[in-house]
Amino acid sequence: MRWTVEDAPWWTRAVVYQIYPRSFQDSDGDGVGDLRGIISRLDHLAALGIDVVWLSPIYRSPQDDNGYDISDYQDVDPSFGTLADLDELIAALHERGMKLLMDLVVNHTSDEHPWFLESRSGPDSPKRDWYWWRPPRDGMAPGQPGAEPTNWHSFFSGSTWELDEASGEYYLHLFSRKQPDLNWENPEVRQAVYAMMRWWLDRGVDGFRMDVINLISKDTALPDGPVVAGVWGDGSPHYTDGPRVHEFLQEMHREVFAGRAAQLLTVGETPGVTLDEALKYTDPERAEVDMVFQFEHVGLDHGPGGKFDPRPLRLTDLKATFGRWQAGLAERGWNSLYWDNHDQPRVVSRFGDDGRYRRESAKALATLLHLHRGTPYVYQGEELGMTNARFTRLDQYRDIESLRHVAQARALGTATDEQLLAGLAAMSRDNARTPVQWDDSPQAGFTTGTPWLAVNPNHTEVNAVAERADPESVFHHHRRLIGLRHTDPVVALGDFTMLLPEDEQVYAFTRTLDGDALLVVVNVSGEERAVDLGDAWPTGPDGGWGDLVLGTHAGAGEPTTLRPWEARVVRRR
Ligand code: TEU
Repeated sequence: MRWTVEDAPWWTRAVVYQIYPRSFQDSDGDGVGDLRGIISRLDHLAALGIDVVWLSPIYRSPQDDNGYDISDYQDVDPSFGTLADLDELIAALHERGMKLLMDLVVNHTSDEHPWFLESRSGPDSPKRDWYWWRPPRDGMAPGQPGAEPTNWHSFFSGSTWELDEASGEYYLHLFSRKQPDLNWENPEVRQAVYAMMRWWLDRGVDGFRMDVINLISKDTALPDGPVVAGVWGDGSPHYTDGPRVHEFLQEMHREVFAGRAAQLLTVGETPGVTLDEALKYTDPERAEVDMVFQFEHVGLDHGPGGKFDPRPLRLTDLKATFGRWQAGLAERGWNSLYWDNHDQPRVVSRFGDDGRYRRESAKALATLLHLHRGTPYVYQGEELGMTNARFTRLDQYRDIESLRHVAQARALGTATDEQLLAGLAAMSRDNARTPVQWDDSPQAGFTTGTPWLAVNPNHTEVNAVAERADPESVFHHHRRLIGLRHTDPVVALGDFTMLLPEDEQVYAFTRTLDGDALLVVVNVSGEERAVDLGDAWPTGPDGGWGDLVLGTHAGAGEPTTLRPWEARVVRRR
């Protein structure tokens, strides 16, 4: 069932802005961003025209994984402020016509959450079955190498099992050992999560971004996976899009969202999701979630050694995956559209040119993304054309995923420090976590203290003040793209058709709706390029493609020749 302009949900015309609070704006000089800092910057978000804010976790947490390890789902961590501050933020966003998505991290809790402390208290604890506890494998001794119940490799290197000395049993953690996985097979766990979610909706939040929600259902036989790193195996087939995940999400929808779903937005973060599974998650008839984050395009530059062994992106690979997802969710379901977030390197450094053509390539890549069919997500600083961190030493990195990767590689001897530094410089999650660059003052206006992570030295020219002052900036281009999605139904709902599938330099596609047609053509390179679209989009009597709706470069340029990193959105006459 294809949505029409009349019946399409509001979020098909919306743009979401992700705030990673510890790096957004510090208000009390402790070097860590906080809620009052966010409140002080809402005019920036309003000027951009965004509709929804996705707020990365601000809950009470030991900060082992920067807040994705939660020890109290219904309180704000003191480093970010208070519940009263959060209530003020919700009210301030609603006053500006914006909505708030909370980050829901319920595949796992912190090991300091009372639920886990009680579960760990002993095998007879009433909450023992709230987590995944197993004895050593095959009667082996606790702590004996190979005694872990499965050979699964953690997202953060090493085993996914941690030994609890007191009971001689192991508990499962797909991520860090301080992030024990909840046992979603247990209905008590599910009901406790649903109650907490209703509590947040009753407090006025407008939905959730659900962290690794497609990992919550495991194959209860807990089988091993093929060895991939040292002695550790790939267990992902046994916990990704697991046997009961759709049952759980449909139950969640009934218990939490029913009766108010139309005003809300629910987004599943689903690493490893396939298109077939995404159709199930996002088909409105199934009442699970509204959209999912898929990971195919952000895996295209992972080399044979994985994420930290990057290789250049091939544009035809990007066209193949984006084209498949556009076609696959054209009739039912919906796409999320993103380049950046707190887990990915910054796109202008990754797929663009963060040197000579930083502004042009940031604008071109934003145009490419925002004109696809789906809901675009702008990550803090992406609207400024912020670049990767450009750290020069391994000891500058903070992210647990990066640090544990370095430790494991050194232990296994699988990479030199030089190779590790190159891998982190390109792909570490810290690249996206340097403080937002508000102005050219010493700490970019982020803090009056010492920032928890170094401010990028290029803040002297890459900052919000400079971007807001220049009408041709990355900021104002994002503002125009967002405006286009709000006003042009072809952008929100038009059919997508990929053009030039074999071209390694130019990315082109059309969007059509009720006889109206837009052409989007992007030069994804630093070389000028003549473009021939043939019968797919014939040129007019003037030799051009039509009326320019939005471009990245000043002046009209040659009718069918694109300047380096030039993108054009053109309406057929
Ligand atoms: O990310 C899950 C996830 O898939 C990422 O760990 C991703 O695989 C990796 O970072 C890219 O190499 C979510 C959160 O977004 C992430 O920040 C958390 O660390 C993780 O879950 C655990 O909560």
